[in-house]
Amino acid sequence: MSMTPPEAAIIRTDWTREEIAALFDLPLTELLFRAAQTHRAHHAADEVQLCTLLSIKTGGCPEDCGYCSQSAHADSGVEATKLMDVRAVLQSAAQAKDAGSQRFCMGAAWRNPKDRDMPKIVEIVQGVRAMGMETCMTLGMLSPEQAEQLAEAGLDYYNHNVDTGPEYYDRVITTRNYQDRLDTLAHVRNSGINVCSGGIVGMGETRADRVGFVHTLATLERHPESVPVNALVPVKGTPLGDMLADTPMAKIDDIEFVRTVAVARICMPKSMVRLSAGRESMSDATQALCFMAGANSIFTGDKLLTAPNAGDDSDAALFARLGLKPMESEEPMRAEKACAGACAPESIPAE
Ligand code: SAM
Ligand code: DTB
Ligand code: SF4
Repeated sequence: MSMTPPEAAIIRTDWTREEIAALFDLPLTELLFRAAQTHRAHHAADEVQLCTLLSIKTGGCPEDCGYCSQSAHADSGVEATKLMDVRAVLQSAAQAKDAGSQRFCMGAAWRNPKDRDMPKIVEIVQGVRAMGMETCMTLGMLSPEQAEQLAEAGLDYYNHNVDTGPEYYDRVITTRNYQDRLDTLAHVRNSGINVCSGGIVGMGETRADRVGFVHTLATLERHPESVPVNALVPVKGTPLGDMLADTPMAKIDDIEFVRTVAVARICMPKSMVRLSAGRESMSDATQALCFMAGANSIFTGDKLLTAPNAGDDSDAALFARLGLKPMESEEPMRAEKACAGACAPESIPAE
């Protein structure tokens, strides 16, 4: 029988920074216990969603995101390519489906899509959907009209990360601001496409910045349906990759990463919390802690967009070792696309 306490089941969008900071400060045993309770109130705790990534347009991006191998400002050795042909994208999607992936996520190294790119993008969305996979795209900033176009094409999710807390943002990126990100998220939300938004841990930010990061997402009018939590993959030739190479002690502590996952789970109970980039360099034990902390989605395959990922074989071994299984059902929030009431802020009873 479920012994879930009522607060684990409640969805709130009125979190304060103080409350979030207090969660981070909990003894790890208590924090994991509370995150696990929240996880079980809304999800099957032994199921993990499998998503596959494909870079449909790589490199040469005009933005200066300090972590990114695809920025034209970086000297990472990543070659710029043109937007892939529709047929080649559909071939990759078919392979991902055969490998058991539920969702196909496509990324383009753009500041924003040009209107002339949209017909091809629409064709790709329609083609992947016709294969029976969920579609996700991450193409940079969108206008309200472009978001509508993608919604009409049937796009299921749009990924656009806030990346970090508002105070640290301009230390990481200078070619756009935090509000630009929030505006695109609003256009995506208004178009009816599900929102995927998260960030990166380990960019030299403080605990307070991580609190601010979770606070931004957890106080959106409606929580993102997916929340990717990436650990910085240090890439040589990028400002943040080089910073980590020079100051190895700046690398994020595994337990602090796990805490961030747990706090995201508690603050956004229904969202899919995705253990994203950086998994390749995590031990099985750290990943296990992340799953106990409520992570319930991963990227599969041996490549992310440009960075290596834990491959299918090591994931199969990890799942067998931990007794986890791929999620088969549709993720819980999709069925509630039109819900307003169930997502309205409520308050947690005092402890
Ligand atoms: N250009 C689009 C944009 O920025 O929205 C889409 C692609 S971008 C690569 C998607 C996300 O990947 C970024 O927002 C960032 O959070 C994450 N990312 C990129 N490089 C990373 C790295 N080296 N380590 C961890 N996460 C990374
Ligand atoms: C997200 O938050 N993580 C994924 C997805 N959204 C597009 C991308 C991670 C990229 C890691 C670095 C690379 O592959 O270049
Ligand atoms: Fe461009 Fe996206 Fe990389 Fe930033 S994260 S440089 S916007 S591809």
